[in-house]
Amino acid sequence: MKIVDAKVIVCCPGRNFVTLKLTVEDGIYGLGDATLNGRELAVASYLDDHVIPLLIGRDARRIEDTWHYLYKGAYWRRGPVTMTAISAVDTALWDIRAKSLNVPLYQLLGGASRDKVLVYGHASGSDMEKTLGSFGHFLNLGYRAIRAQSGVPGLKATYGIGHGETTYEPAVRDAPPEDHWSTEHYLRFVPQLFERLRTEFGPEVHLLHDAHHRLTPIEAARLGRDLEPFRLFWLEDPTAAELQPALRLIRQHTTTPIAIGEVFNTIFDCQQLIEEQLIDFIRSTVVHAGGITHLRKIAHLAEAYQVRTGCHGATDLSPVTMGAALHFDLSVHNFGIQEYMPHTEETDRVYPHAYNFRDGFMHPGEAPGLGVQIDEALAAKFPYQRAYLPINRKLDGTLHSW
Ligand code: GCO
Ligand code: MG
Repeated sequence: MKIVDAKVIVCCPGRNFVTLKLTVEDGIYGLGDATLNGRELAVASYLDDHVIPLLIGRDARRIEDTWHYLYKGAYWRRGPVTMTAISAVDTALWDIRAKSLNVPLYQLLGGASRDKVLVYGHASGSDMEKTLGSFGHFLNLGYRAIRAQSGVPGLKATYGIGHGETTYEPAVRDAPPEDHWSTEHYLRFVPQLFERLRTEFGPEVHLLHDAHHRLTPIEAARLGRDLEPFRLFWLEDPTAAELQPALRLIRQHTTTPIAIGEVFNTIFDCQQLIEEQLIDFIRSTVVHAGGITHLRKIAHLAEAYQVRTGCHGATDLSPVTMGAALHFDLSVHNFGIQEYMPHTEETDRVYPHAYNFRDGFMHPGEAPGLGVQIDEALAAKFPYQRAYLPINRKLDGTLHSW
């Protein structure tokens, strides 16, 4: 089953996506997402200039071997550009293999461990009242788990707030926009928000929140403690986790569950967090953490330590990642929750897919492979547009984590 063709498709149906399409001798093709938000063309070049020439003629069934061929063969290890490129190849190979056997991918991953996949939606608003309104809207849509992000009094703009009715899409054309930040304002406000959410919406709904890497460990410990009465499902990225031992400090102070890992790209980025049980959920997903092959290894390590999965699923990950993640979620034993932000209607038309949402749960569908296709003619009508994520400054102008 030789790979005979490989191409990188870059398109912008509302936001930029990079997709790898691999075709084998009998005409079966597989897709892999290669999107790295704000740095898309670096991965496109990595694939076009360095990886594709190595793939033509290889046996598409040798998925594990190809992973090591690209990882060890590069000599230069890890990093988001390399690992996103490897992820795309790996995902496309799993897609091909499952299609060639005429089964949905999850059947090759050990089969279904559950009937459906719990997902969380994204409520947000520029102030407390609007966030409560948005939260009620997501409950009406059937979500059982909802992340809440709100504008903070005294700050002009902050992470995670949608504009009007539109889905939250942070990438902005041309130059990065600037947000402003004050930890003091934020730490005063967030516990008030979650107190209101629990009071208004009761004890059942799962509440989630993303601090987006902005706190020092001791500030994060304080926030976790202040949020304890409201029983969060998780507090995400309370601090930047390049420094894994920092999580020890947070753990000593709070029982609020912690989720980390959307920016990680290998098992080595979370090894200490998992082995010391410093987190409760690992957020890494297919596109940035080495594809299905490597993400399963992370999940299996996590399983031994009772850490559950909670894959990243923002709209900057294409429907190809969403499909792949849902097969992974359905099959892996220690699944926790899946993030879900519906894509724009244009994106769904470019990437027709079998996955579906009902009553707060999703399913990858029963189509062979990932169950996600690409309409290349339509994709060509949405050319790439350079875009950047925002940057963030403290009120005195110091650059801070966004
Ligand atoms: C999340 C993430 C996203 C990221 C985005 C960056 O929890 O969904 O934090 O909102 O900021 O994916 O490209
Ligand atoms: Mg996040």
